[in-house]
Amino acid sequence: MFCYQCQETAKGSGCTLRGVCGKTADVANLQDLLIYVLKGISVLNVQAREAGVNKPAVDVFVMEALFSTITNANFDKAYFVGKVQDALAIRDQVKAELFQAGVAPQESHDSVTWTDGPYAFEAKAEAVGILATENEDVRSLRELLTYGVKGMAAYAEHAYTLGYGQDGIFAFMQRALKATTEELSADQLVSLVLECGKFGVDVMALLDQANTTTYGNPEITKVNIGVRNNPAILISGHDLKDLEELLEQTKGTGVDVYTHGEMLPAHYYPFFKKYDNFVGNYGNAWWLQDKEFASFNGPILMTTNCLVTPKESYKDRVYVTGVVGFEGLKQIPARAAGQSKDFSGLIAHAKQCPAPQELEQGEIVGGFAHNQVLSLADKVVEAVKAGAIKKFFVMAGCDGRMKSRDYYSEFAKALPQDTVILTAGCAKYRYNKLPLGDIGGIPRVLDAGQCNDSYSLAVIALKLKEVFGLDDVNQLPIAYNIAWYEQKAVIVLLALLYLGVKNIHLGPTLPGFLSPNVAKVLVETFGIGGVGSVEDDLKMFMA
Ligand code: FSO
Ligand code: SF4
Repeated sequence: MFCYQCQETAKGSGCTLRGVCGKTADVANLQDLLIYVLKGISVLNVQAREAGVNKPAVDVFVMEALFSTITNANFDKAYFVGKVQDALAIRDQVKAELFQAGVAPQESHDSVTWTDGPYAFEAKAEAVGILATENEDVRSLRELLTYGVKGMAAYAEHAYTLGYGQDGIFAFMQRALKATTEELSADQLVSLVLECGKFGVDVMALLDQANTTTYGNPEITKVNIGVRNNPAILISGHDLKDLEELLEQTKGTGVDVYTHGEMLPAHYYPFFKKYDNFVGNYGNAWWLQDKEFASFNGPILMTTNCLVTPKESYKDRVYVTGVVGFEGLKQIPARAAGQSKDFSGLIAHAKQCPAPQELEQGEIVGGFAHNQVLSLADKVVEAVKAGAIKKFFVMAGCDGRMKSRDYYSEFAKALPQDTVILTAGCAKYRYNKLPLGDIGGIPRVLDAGQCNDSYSLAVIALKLKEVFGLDDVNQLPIAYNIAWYEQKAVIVLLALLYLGVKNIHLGPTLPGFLSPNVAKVLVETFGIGGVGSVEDDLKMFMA
C-alpha cells in the first residue's frame, strides 16, 4: 500500500504498511483499485455525456465511490471488493451504451479495458496505485486533483441527498478523473487543479442552498454541552438528512439525541429546534471518540467520516450508514425511494442503555453562517471602523490527533483581544470552549458550521470587501490560519484559492502529497505558507 492523502500520513510522507488512521493495506489497495476503475468509467462517461447518453446512476455511483475512499470513512474490505465489482459492471454498461449510440468507446487506457475477478484485485491494485505515476510532480498534481475531487464528492453527496444536484459538478469530477489517465503537462494539470477550486465553490454554494432551503438559515444558538438523565443516541458525521429522520423517529420515545463532532452545527438550524429530545452536543472532535463513545453509554450513529477503529468496549453500540463501513459494525441500510431510513433497531438498543455520563456542563455559542453574520454587518463594520476589531482570523478546517495541533489552542489564546476568529469544521474544538469573551456583544469565536460552511466565511469576506469598497479581498483585515486533515479540506483550500484568497497558512504540517516543485508553485503564486511558533506567527499575521 501507499497512501499519503491525509495530514497524519506516516512521517509526513506516506503510509506503507498500515495507515496511521487504522486502514489496512488490503483496504488501501482496494481503494486505489476502485479509484482506478472510476477513472475508466470517467473516460467513457465523458464520451457518453458528449453523446447525450450518460445516465444519472453513473454520476451517483462515481460520487459515492469517491466519497467512500475519504480518510476515516470506510475500512471494510468486503465493501470495497463489492464496489470494484460494481464499478467494473457499470463501466461495461457505459461502454455498451456508447456502442448503442454508435460511438466508438475510447479504449486506449488500461482502466477502461482491464477486467478480472476478486482474486486478482490485490495484485492489480499494487500495480495501479499512486506510485504508478513515476514523475513526482505529475503524481503530486494528479493526487492533488483527485483529493480535491474526493472532497467535492462528499459535499455533492450531502447536497444530492437533499435533492440538489448540478450536472456541471458531476461532469467536472469525471473530467478530472479522466485527466489523471492522460499524459498532461504540469501546466495543464495546474490549471485543472485551479478549475477544481471553481467547482469547489459551486458545490459548497449548492450544499449551502440545499441546507438552508431545507432547514432554514443558521442563527445564533446556545448549545448545551451537558447531559440529561435519559437513554440517548449520539449522532456524528455531516449528514443532516440522517439527523432529521433520526429525530422524527425518536420523538416521543423517551430517547434523547446528542450530536458529536461535525454534527454540532445542526443545532444552529431553525428546523431542528422543534425537537424537545434534541438535547445538545456531547464531546469534541472526531479523534476523541474512543473515549467519548465509551462514556456516552448509548448507541452511536456514524453518518460519514471520521470513524476511528472502534474499541471492543463500545463496538457493539456503533452503527454506520451511508458510505461509512467497518467490519463487524451494524449497518443501517440506505433509504428506499420515498422512504426514510429505519432507525428502529438503534432506538430499541438505546432503551436498553444507561444515560450518558456527563463530560462537562455549560453551553457553547454558534450559528454564525453568512446570513446571520450579514444581519450583524452594521455592527461588525462599525466595530472595524472604530478600531474595536483590528483583525479577523479564519481558523477553519479540521482537528486531529497530533500533539502539534495544540498550536491552534495556544494561538487562539494568544490572539489580541481586538481580534475575532471565524471558524468552521471540527478545527473549532481547539478553542470553542475557551473563555475568549466578546467585542461589544460580538463573540470572539464565530462558528459558521461544518467544514463545508467555510463557504459562509468566503461569502462574509466578499460582502465585507463590498461594504468597505475594496477591489481585492486580500485588502481586508482578514488572516487565514487553516488546519487541515482530510480531503474535504483540500477542496475548501482550492475553493479559497479560486476566490483569490492569498497568503493562506496551512498546518500543522503541509500536505505530504505536495512535491517540492508543486509546493513551490503554491507558495509563489498564492503565498501559501506553513505554521511556525505561536509567537512568530502572531507577529507575522499582525504585521
Ligand atoms: Fe472534521 Fe473529519 Fe468536516 Fe473532515 S470531522 S475532519 S475536513 O472529516 O470533514 O471537519
Ligand atoms: Fe495514512 Fe492518512 Fe492514508 Fe490513513 S488516510 S492510510 S493515515 S495517509
